[in-house]
Amino acid sequence: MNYDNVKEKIAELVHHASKIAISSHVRPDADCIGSGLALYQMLKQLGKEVCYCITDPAPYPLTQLPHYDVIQFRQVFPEEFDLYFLIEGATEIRTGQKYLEKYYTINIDHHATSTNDASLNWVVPDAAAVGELIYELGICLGIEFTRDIGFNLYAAITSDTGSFKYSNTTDKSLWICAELVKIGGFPPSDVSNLLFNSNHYEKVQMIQKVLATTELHLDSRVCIIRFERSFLSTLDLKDIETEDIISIARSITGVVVTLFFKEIGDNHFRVSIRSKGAFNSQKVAQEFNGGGHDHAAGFFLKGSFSEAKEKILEVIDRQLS
Ligand SMILES: [Mn+2]
Repeated sequence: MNYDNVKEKIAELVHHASKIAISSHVRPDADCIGSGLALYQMLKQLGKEVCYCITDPAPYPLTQLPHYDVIQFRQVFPEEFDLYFLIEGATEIRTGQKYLEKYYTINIDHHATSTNDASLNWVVPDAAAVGELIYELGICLGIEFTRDIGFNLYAAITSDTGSFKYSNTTDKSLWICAELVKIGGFPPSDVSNLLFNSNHYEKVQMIQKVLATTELHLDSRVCIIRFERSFLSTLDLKDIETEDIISIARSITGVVVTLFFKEIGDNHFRVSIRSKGAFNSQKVAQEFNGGGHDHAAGFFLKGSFSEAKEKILEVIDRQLS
């Protein structure tokens, strides 16, 4: 089945369904939440009974996206649904949702590492954001693109493309966003202000602490920054969006690979990896059972910070040389 056929098949299934569930991945980002909320609104517009259920609350400022309050934080099972959309995550580990196999599931994703575990899988690694795919599905469904649908999809795409600065940005990303602005009638700066100019003072203090940990390795081609749990005891922060801190580190001239270590437990880290040019982040992540895209990936690692760092630098050095 080619991509277009899958899209049409999904639209047909939607038209025949009456009760539809949506879920998206744990540790939510603007792409999955914006896409989930847009899909929710599209399905409501078609008169469907819809439930959007996730397991982790999104960090501020994603909680300010239009209609964020429709999201429920619970398991979908055992409630019955005709269709169940999984956005950027089709497994129990990715979604935190149990008994996915009891449903007719539709996986919509743009991660090349996405599993094809759902009943129907629409995975397009060339899409910069899953928001682009939800836009295409909306066209197929014949829905009206309201201001709020446009706002949420624009937020999804602008976030995953780093405000159209990352190498995944295509003419299609820009074209879709132009359409959303034209039809939705919102200024793009409203989305940027919400996503990128809404920092609390505590977050700026946190950025200061994280940047103070900056280290350069392997002839200054690798930059490492880290978030320690002890930072939280001095700052009044809950879970926060950290993508912008990584982008400061990755902006250093000559840096090809950026690693962000987030301490999540004793000797336990979540590592985010970002890269430029030919360096493939996903290949590094896969060595540690993680996944992602060519230039953005992530994985979990146990051990002390110095042990973990050494192991990863060894893998990176192999690819660099
Ligand atoms: Mn995404």
